[in-house]
Amino acid sequence: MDKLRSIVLAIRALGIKNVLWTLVASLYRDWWNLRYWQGWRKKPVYHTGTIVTTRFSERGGRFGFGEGSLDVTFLQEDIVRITWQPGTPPIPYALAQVDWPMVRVDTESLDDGWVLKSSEVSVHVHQNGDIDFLDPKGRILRSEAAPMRIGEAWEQRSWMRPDERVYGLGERAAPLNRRGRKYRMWNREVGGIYGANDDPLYVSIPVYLGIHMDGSYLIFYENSSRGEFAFVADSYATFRFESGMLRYYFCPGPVQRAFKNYLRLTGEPPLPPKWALGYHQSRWGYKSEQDIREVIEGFRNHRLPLSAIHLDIDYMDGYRVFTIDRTRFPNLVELTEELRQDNIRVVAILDPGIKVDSAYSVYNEGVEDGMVLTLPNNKPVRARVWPGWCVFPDFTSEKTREWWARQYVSLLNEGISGIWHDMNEPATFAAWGEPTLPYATRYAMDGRGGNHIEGNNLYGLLMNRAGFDALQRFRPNRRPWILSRSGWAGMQRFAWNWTGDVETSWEALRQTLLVMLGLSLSGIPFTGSDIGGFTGDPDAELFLRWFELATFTPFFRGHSAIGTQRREPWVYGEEATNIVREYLNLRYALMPYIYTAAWQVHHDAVPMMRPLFWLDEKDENLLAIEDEYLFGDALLLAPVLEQGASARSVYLPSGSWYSYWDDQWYEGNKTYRIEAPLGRLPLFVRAGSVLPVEEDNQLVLHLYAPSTDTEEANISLLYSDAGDGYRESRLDRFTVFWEKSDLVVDMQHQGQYRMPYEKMVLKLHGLTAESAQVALSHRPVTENVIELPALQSLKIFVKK
Ligand code: MIG
Repeated sequence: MDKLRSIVLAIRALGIKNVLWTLVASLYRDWWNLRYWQGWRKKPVYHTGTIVTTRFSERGGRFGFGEGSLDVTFLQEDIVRITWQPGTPPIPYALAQVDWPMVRVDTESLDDGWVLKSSEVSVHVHQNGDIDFLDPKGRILRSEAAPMRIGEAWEQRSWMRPDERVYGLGERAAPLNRRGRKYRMWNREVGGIYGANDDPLYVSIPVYLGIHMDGSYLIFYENSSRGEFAFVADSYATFRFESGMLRYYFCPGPVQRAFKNYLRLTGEPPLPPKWALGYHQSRWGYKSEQDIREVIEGFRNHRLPLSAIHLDIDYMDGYRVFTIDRTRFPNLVELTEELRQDNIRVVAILDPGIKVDSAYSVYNEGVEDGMVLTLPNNKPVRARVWPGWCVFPDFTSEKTREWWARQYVSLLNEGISGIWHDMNEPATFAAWGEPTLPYATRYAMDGRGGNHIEGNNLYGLLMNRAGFDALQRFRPNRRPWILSRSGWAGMQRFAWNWTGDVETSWEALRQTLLVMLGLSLSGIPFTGSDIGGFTGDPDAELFLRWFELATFTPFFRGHSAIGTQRREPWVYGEEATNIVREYLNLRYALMPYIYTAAWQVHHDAVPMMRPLFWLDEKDENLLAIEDEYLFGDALLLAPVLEQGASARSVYLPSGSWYSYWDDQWYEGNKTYRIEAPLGRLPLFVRAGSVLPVEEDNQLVLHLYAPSTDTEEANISLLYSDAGDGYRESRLDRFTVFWEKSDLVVDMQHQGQYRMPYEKMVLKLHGLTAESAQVALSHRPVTENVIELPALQSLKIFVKK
């Protein structure tokens, strides 16, 4: 069914001629793959054997085995790098540059092998090559069997506890807990549509969090080769990579610390420009300036706020990257400038494929200067994509990255604010088999050489790196913003992500929440989905439920495929438009809070979307919940994901919570049935929080009273700056606690940025105040609102 549907879609989108060429392209790919294929020859299998030599250094040690060697290196007290050789070392594209501190590692010899130990982890290397990782109390966090080498490939097993849960692996249309399935490590274009259970998708990342009774840990395999992770057996998991050395990093839990260390290793996401957190409108099918103006007009007429509009592939001249179709966009600079006056940014799509066309400079330069991927016969590899036959930049070459980056100037000159990287798995059109390049395709690998088996998964990452560098270099006073479909470990340093061509269905909506949470836990916190699904026509209910959810995701964009019905927020009639408007306004009102959450990602290495177990990874109740999540520090969401539902059950974690809509108070650690008619997404605020909201030029600090028996203080943050660039900023910190019968708000600030608000007020929820004392002076309280002289360091005493 799906297959047929995608064929029909393909013919419709591509035209019959292109489809025929796609057949040719698929044959060409297969022909090269056959030549590359080494036959069914049995590959030799090597077992490590036992330790024969040892050598210890400050950070760890090296163990020579009968076959191969093992290096254990502590980068930090709580980050251990393991390297099994032989095999080609990875080029550290995934890694951020970090000066690792000195670590003290103790070494101890045992009857069975050696223990290397920091204050946070012990690594027990057994005589036979098995490895245990233990916490300081001696509890085993992870046990591995000695790996095996099969030809060029590595295969490893680790033992799984019955209760062990596994999270991460990148973008997966699977349950959040990945146990019970197999996952391919291979970035793949899903062919225009995917639903629950399709694997792999566009972003596969060999990183995961393991959580079990005795603790938790994170493992990251720094190996971009094609591989597979299987969590199907009851008692063990299997990891396979087709080439390269077996290098991985072990970080002990708790998950928050392990996650932080993973981002230290692979890089924290930079602070995005504030506009990127607003609403984006897109559609594959806005083809001309006229189309764009009509859409903008629609937003204006319906009084819907908008921050960005996206140009899909039709803005280009014959799909040639870095060109503009001047009949459709006669004056793009003027358009972008005009929209800029209204605070609307224009984002343009870029595909990596370069049209084969001898009259096209990008093609000529790319080929003449050896900047495109080649085959073993030294000829550029070709494949079909939108422009017809294409060649592909080799982003594993610094020279190519620089050259490619320079091309962005042409888009910047048109006033384009953000760049949208599509098709960078890399994707090609295929009539059958994998929509990718031949495996023998050669990559520069910055000097050492490699093939597509290793290069495929790096392609998006490095395209993003080139694009990010371009925006940083050629527009230095503004923050780069790139949206990318594909990537690998470390892509968060350069780009945001969206979840690609997800189908339009209720099941896909449910799945998409998990995809986004899974990405967040894989170190890609800035993600979002096409509202309503990419490839179909949602009815108003599905559209609105998707919209409700998307309002509380980092990337908030409406997008749809060509050939689908129009899906601007007002096409569903007035009632639906009113709901959309309410959510859009809510998103913009919450911007101070959302921006702060985005800053926390960058500064504190916490995802914006967090599963409930983020609060307590030992709590089985929280671990079991996959359809609720936290958005920043203060908000809990329980989206409605079922057709026809007008209520749902919601588990609230410990502490207490308020309904955002009516201030209803709920005690935590309990499940409730919550009314949730269309337009009423169950949304809760954690008691004790200060939720900063922007309302008509005012900053309203909504204070949700902690319950009177709470002894701890609750800290909320507010980060502010000009929204772009790199100038002053400020951080306000609100500490809320009870002092006898006074509720105290201790406000502290640092930083020079001046708030743009005309007025600032504190609004109380969950208690009725009689009077207040701000700094030393008495203040009236009217309808639970206290006016603040300024946001400065002061104490407020609220008297009941
Ligand atoms: O082959 O540019 O996922 O968002 O609209 C399809 C056209 C290419 C796939 C992207 C989608 C985009 C579409 N692209």
